[in-house]
Amino acid sequence: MVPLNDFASASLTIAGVINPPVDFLSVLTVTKPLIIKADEDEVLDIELEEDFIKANEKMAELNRRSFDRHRIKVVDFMGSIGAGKTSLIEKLVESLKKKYKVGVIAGDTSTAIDAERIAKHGVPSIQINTGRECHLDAPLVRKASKKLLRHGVNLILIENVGNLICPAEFPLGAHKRVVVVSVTEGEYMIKKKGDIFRAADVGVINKKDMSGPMGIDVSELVKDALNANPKIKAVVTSTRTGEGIPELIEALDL
Ligand SMILES: Nc1nc2c(ncn2[C@@H]2O[C@H](COP(=O)(O)OP(=O)(O)O)[C@@H](O)[C@H]2O)c(=O)[nH]1
Ligand SMILES: [Mg+2]
Repeated sequence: MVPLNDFASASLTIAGVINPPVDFLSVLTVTKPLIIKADEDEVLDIELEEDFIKANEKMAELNRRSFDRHRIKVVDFMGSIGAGKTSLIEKLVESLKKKYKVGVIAGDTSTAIDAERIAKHGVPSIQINTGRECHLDAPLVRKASKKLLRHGVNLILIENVGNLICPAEFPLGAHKRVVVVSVTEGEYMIKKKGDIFRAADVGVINKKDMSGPMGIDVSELVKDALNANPKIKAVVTSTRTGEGIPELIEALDL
């Protein structure tokens, strides 16, 4: 059997990332949680990652110029799987399809479920499957937008791949970025994932109809969103009741 002391030092060796060295045994006995932050040089692919991010940003700028040249408004919806991105886009399509020629780009790792849901509303929709990538990127969106252009669209709604981390770092060239959370994700989601709120222009708190059963005070979530990003426009919605959809349309300048 490995003695406890050896186990502790083995963990330190394997992790090899703790600077200054931490005495695991003493830290773990105190009541506060142990927090280990990886320094930048401990992240193996950091240089590669930076190149990707810069290349993406350049392509996002090109996308924006192309959208402006063609007078197309573009909105990027980010958020966890299940937050209600597709449901919100469906509501927006129904509300806006008389005013705009709408097209939708849906990002997902492997399925076409979302694009199929959108297609039922009679607007062109394109599914992008990213495989193992956890976000859409500007080149993929450029490719899909070119196809939508053939349908004469002047509003593109993009559903990013479902998660609250990676999409924040990869702008797509959209005029507005929206982050969607729902009350069923609990009260800590916004506090924990502030970065994506800082990357967004509009923060949607969805599933208001579930706030009672969940015991969630929606106004606290609104406060959290504004704390993360004082410039964000916070909108509370329910795609079940339709509450907040007109406010969302206004926040998006549509
Ligand atoms: N109760 C309630 N359910 C919702 C609401 N919006 C979406 N849902 C449901 O939540 C689930 C996930 O929604 P979906 O739009 O697919 O989320 P996405 O993964 O972010 O695209 C589906 O079962 C929706 O019907 C809402 O406002 N209230
Ligand atoms: Mg979806």
